[in-house]
Amino acid sequence: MAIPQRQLFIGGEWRAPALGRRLPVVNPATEAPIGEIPAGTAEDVDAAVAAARAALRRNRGRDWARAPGAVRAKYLRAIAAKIIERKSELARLESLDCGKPLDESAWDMDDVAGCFEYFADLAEALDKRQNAPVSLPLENFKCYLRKEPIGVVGLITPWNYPLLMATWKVAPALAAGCTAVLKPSELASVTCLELGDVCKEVGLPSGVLNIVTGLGPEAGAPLSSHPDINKIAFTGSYETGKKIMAAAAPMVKPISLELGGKSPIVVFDDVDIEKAVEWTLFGCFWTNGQICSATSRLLLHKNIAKEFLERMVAWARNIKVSDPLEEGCRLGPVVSEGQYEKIKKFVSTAKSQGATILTGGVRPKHLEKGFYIEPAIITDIDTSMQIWREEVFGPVLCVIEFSSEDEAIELANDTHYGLAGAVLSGDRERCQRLTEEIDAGIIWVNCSQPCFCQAPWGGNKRSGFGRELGEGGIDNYLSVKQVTEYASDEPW
Ligand code: TXE
Repeated sequence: MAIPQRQLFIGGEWRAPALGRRLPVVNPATEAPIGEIPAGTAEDVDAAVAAARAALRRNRGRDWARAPGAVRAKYLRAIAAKIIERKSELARLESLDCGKPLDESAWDMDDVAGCFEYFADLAEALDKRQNAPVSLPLENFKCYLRKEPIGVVGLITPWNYPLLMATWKVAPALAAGCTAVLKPSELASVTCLELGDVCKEVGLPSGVLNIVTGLGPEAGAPLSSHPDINKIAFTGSYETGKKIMAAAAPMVKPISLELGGKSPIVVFDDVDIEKAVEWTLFGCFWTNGQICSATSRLLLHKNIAKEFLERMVAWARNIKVSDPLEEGCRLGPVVSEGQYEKIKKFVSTAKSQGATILTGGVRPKHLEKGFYIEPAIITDIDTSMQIWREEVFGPVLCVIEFSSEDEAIELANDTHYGLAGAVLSGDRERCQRLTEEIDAGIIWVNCSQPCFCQAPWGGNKRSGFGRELGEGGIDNYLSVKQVTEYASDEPW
């Protein structure tokens, strides 16, 4: 077997799933089975939630919620150090499991470690933020604020950045003093299970992080509707996001949702064409377009359209599509057969509706096996077409030309989503205007996709709500308690 065979990680121990079932792990580059992951169900979720609850507040001994932030920070730093120590092994597993080029998986591991470090700093800073005084208009009352962990949290994550997306939730949750149950995507759980091993190696107190792999309806659904979970943080599809919201509603449970997008990149006619082509391709084809913030709708000024498209097509045809473990690979396979079929259907539907496929959208001739799709650039698009409106989550760039700034803004905002947007122009004032006008949680100016754990991340409209990362990222897992004291000997 090419991957370690793990069980569920519950209460600090490896535990076989209650029903004894396992799911196959398929290498998307070869379509060959390379191992299995445990298929957890409601009974396993119950056990994981109970372990997390027990770890949150113990009567004696190691109590995660009441430990000083500085103590929690030590564990988070130890996890970061272990990730770096095991970086090449973890990166290889990530590439085998989800198909991303090995270089990209290695950068992901650096980001994972960086994110644990960042939230370790914020855990320490939390100690200093405790008991902040509030000034009141009456002198005989004193008021201060306690920041307390929300409790046991459920973290449901996707497959495009398997360990990194899990880290975006695990690191701030643990930093805040919450304990957690992580449910990774069934399409890519391997490195998330390895995180369990890392936690064991660094001696993280048992039950602080529990990992239940399995199918969405069988393991994710019981977690999102669990009465003893205090908050759900979710990244995934809009459709599943709605189910999570419905499951949380009867218990008025707080949730945060990051649901992908259909983000625009607006390119004006005053750009350096070579650089703009590079950012545009990077913005859409990085990680095979399987990024929630992929700038997959190109709004291109008509004055430069012909030259821009010619150069883009030439570049796109030059992108090395290969096995992700091969030297120099820039584009691996998409994650699964289901995604492969879905993307091909998007492209064929667009074609049948009159769109022109300038390049790509098909299996590369040199690769007979694996879920590979050549990067596609599509023109002659009508804004009512499915390919323009729905998230493809694959290497597909759609192009519409514009001739005025107002038209570009209108096209950019003509979407139910609002995660990200990019504007490329040599005119700073114009960039500023578009920054204000585009309705999205993230705007990139003269670039696309850079992401730093220091800056908040999240979307508007159907891209969800709440912001992860940044200094406020830890507050997602804290609840504020107001303490007001009558501080006078005088009778009230
Ligand atoms: O997503 P799901 P899928 C989009 C992208 C992609 C599409 C489908 O367009 O093509 O979603 O991908 C868990 N209750 N994004 O099917 O189902 C599931 O097990 C609770 C965008 O993989 O949303 C997994 O852990 N949980 C996105 C997680 O939800 C449930 C990244 C995400 O899977 C559940 C991924 C249920 N009923 C896909 N059903 C982004 N925003 O980056 C499933 N899950």
